[in-house]
Amino acid sequence: MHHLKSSCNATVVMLEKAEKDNVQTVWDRYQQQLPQCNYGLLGICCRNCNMGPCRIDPFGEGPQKGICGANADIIVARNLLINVATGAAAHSDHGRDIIQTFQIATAENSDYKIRDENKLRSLAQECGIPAEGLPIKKVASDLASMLFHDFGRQTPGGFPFLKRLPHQRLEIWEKLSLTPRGIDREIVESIHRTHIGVDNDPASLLLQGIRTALADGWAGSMIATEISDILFGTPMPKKAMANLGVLKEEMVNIIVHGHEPVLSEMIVEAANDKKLIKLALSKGAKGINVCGMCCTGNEILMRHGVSIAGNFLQQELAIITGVVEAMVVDVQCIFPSLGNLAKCYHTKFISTSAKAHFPQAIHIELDEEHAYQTACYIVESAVNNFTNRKKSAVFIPPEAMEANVGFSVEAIASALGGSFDPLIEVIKAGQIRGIAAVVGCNNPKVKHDYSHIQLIKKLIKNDVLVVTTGCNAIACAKAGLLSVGAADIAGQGLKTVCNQTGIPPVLHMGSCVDISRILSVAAAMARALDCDISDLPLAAAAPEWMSQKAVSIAAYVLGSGIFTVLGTIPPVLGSKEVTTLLCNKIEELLGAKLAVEVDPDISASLMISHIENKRIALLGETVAKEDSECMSLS
Ligand code: SF4
Ligand code: MSK
Repeated sequence: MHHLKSSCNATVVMLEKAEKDNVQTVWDRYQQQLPQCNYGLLGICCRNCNMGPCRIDPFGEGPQKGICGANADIIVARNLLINVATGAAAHSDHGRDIIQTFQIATAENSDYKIRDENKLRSLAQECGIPAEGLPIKKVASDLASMLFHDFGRQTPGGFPFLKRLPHQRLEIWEKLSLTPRGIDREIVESIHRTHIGVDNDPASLLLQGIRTALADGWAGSMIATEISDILFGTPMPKKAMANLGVLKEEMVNIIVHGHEPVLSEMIVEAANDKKLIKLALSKGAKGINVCGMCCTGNEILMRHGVSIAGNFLQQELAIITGVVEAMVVDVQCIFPSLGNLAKCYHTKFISTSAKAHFPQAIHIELDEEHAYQTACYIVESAVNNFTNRKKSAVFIPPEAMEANVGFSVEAIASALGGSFDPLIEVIKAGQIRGIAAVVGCNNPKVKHDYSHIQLIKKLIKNDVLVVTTGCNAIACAKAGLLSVGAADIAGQGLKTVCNQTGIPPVLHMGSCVDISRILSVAAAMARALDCDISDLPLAAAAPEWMSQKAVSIAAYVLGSGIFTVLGTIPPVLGSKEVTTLLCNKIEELLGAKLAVEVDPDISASLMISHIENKRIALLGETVAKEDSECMSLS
């Protein structure tokens, strides 16, 4: 039965162990929730005020309006806007925290260093901050102050990264009043609009959702990415290992999980501290093994080649191996179940963010002024926990796959010889048909990793270069799709390009906030071709998405002009108006629309045919290349 839950063998085997150990996982709790509430699935319940809760009868027999008079269209649109605002807030607050760390790095004797001075100077220049001849700490401090302003701006058009966009896209935003003002302003206004009796027009609510999400993509997330690169180093290609088999029985295992790199960077450093290694040896361990999970994992994977133990649905399974001395978490995508589960083994579940507390966690808050000290304390407590392992509970699945990672914008340009021109040329020539961004979470509603992998295999087979982030990237790493050898299953054109350049057909571009890297590449290509982003042969997909951040991502990718396919059904089907707007009418305004398709083969076909149609319009091709598997669908 467990093989129906995941296409990742390590996961299947660990689910068997969970059953044997009599511990619950996310899949068990999902089963317990079935059947899920249909009102919730359709998005037609509202708890926004205390006259409610209200719900709309989808069959038209019962109530068609909430107590205040809101109909299904208003309720669905409001609920969606709340999701966008939450997701945008999570990403952008991450960005704010990174700026704070960046400021701390400018202080004397800070534990944080500025690792990429070149990027600091070029970003300062891009943002109009004087940099030439000035000390880097002065430049960093000025840049930090400027980026802080992006949160509180009151008028549209001030974000420095908007200069990356082609003028065609900026004109669309201006015409529709979609150019974001401040990050915080858009999020607050979204929440305001969803208060009872404020914005009750579905189209107006959705457009505010797009504007809020654009503030996330083109400011909050982009700030997080760019400043993390300056602080911790811009990722460059390297090899690393992925899946639960990266845990080591003879070593002290520490997993860092969540999203922000601020503590995990220090944990990686502390794990190399001679005194702590000596302590580990004295406990009978052969050393200290730090591994990542989810996007905190992606951050240190991309920058340091630190092994990644798994993606979102594997967080509990890591503890169930019985060899994790400490599961150290920061923010986002962390199950509240981990504290209770950790008690069944010997694992210390350590929360570290002032914003994220969990039941039964040991809270060791990150003190950024003394970050290395905090990290050493955490590593030391993990080492001291090594001797508490229950030998009978230990089982590590053998799966660990080698992956090529570290494809930042700078790394891709450098692999191509210094610019994106060669990529544009092979796209024009048709060797590569287009680019697909495939990103996002896992969701127990669908078979773990299955849609991620199926979708991508079909895309690369059809000569579509794939860029990936988040849990999708981890799924690809585990399945061997991030290796140069994966080009063997690509179409002839893509395979040739991969062999010539030494890049894999699927490029790991980082964590969830690093989707901003994909936006930057798309914008640079559009500018080079003097067209709008929506004119490019690009498509996006989130095959197994689940988080509110994914809703914000879908909204900003759409708002940036990129056709996007969602592989799990968003709670909008209760409103015909909202569904039609998102999946159809919005294209007239934005040049892009959403599609919802749970079958990954059909999703891939939708993306391929979109890419082929864009080629016809942009490059004047007369006939679209036939999707190599389309025939099997008819
Ligand atoms: Fe019901 Fe309207 Fe209150 Fe929502 S805002 S709970 S629909 S009365
Ligand atoms: S961690 S947001 S489950 S991709 Fe970024 Fe994965 Fe989705 Fe969290």
